[in-house]
Amino acid sequence: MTLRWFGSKYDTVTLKQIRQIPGCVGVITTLYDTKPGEVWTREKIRAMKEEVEAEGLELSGIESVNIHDDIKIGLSSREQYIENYIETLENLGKEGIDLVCYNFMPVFDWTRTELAKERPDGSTVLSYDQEIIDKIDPAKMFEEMDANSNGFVMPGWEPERLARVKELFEMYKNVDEEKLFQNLVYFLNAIMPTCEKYGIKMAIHMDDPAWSVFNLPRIISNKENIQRLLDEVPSVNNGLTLCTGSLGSNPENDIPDMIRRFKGRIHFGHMRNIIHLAPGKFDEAAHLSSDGSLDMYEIMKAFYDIGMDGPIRPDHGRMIWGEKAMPGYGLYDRALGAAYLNGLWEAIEKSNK
Ligand code: DNO
Repeated sequence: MTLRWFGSKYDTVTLKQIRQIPGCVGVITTLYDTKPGEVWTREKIRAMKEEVEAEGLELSGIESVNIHDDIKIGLSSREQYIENYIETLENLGKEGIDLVCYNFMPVFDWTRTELAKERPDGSTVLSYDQEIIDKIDPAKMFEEMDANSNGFVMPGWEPERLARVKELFEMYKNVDEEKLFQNLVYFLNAIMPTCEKYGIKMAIHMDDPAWSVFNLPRIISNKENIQRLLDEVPSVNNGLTLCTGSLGSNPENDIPDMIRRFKGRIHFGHMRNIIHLAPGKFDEAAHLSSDGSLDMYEIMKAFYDIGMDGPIRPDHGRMIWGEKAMPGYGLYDRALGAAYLNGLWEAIEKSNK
């Protein structure tokens, strides 16, 4: 069990607090002052690792080493950015880090239409409504995310992206799903020898939500397209961040079934529950199964059955008890989520003995 941590400069949650969550042994973090395409130095990686270890936690993985848009678009300049990525991987490998989460979503990372929707119990959650997206200009979307994020810069919604949103849409205009898929395969084939040499597991994050947003191509969203990626680059180092909230946005995704099918290739788990309200419309929920539409017991059981040994983390939590933090990433509800997920795991483990 791990928790995502945004570093001492940006996070309201401290390593000391994280360490007090029962069963939480590590954090998932990244170098926040780097930009996609930049080489991470060993010194910076080591400093990050030492900071975490000094508090009695382990650095369980990186989320994310972001991919430069030129790689996703397939421009000739991608060669340089791939070289830089490889150098970063080498430096991570030399510092003993073996898990890298990333995504291959164009322009936007995850998308929501509301960051603090109030639920009947007074807690607030992130929510998504396709009808709103269909009426909104993508640049406006960026401004709204920014204005409602309690002053936090959220991952994937950095202001420098806002400044380029129109330009980015223009750049992606000839990139359809097939092209994006081929660009991903090209990138993975280029980095796999390095990943194999250092034992680094690449774990692609699911598209969130699990369908096309603003007509941008999305390729990691269901059983078929994920299987295709795993088959196309069969190295075990080409694996997944199985994100239940992202896949679960589409009720047709049978998550326990997908977990079983992708056995051996899931390197990292993001555990989150959501409530389906209508097609294309959902709210996030507490982790407890009965609070949402996903069966977290069945999901944890599937992880247990496949012998999942990579880190998992509670994903987005509700904002509760007056906490002021980055939407989705407060301490309280994620800690409740971790305790609950650990409880499920213990029960499943003992009933299987
Ligand atoms: C959202 C996160 C994503 C995730 C990236 C991985 O809360 O799960 O931003 O970190 O897609 O690169």
